[in-house]
Amino acid sequence: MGDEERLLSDGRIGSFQTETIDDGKSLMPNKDVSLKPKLQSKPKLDRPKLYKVILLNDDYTPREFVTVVLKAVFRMSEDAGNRVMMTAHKFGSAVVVVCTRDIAETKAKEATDLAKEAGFPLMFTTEPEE
Ligand code: TYC
Repeated sequence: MGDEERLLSDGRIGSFQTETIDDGKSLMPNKDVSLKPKLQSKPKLDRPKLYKVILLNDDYTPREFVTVVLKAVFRMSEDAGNRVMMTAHKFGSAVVVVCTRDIAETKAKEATDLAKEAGFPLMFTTEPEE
């Protein structure tokens, strides 16, 4: 903020204060505000790559146990868990969830480990989304 004297159109001297913030309403040009386009724009953050957690079918893990794991690790409802389990059972695999790589890998390991502790070969893998 600074003071400035200017000759007005009717011959009087006017005293002005220069503003640092241009509200767009002032008729006075604001020297502190650049009207030049920014040469360096804010770098936009790329959205993170997404990964699928895949449930694999096997011949040994009981259906009910698969649903229990889906509910416990992926916070699925009984209904959603059963549907995903039956998809893997019928087609060989099913997408459980799509999320960031870190979360996908952590969840897949957690679910696979839970099954292993219970003595079942149930497997969850991850793969990048196209
Ligand atoms: N196929 C298993 C059975 O018949 C059940 C099962 C379903 C196992 C889905 C794994 O991802 C799976 N007992």
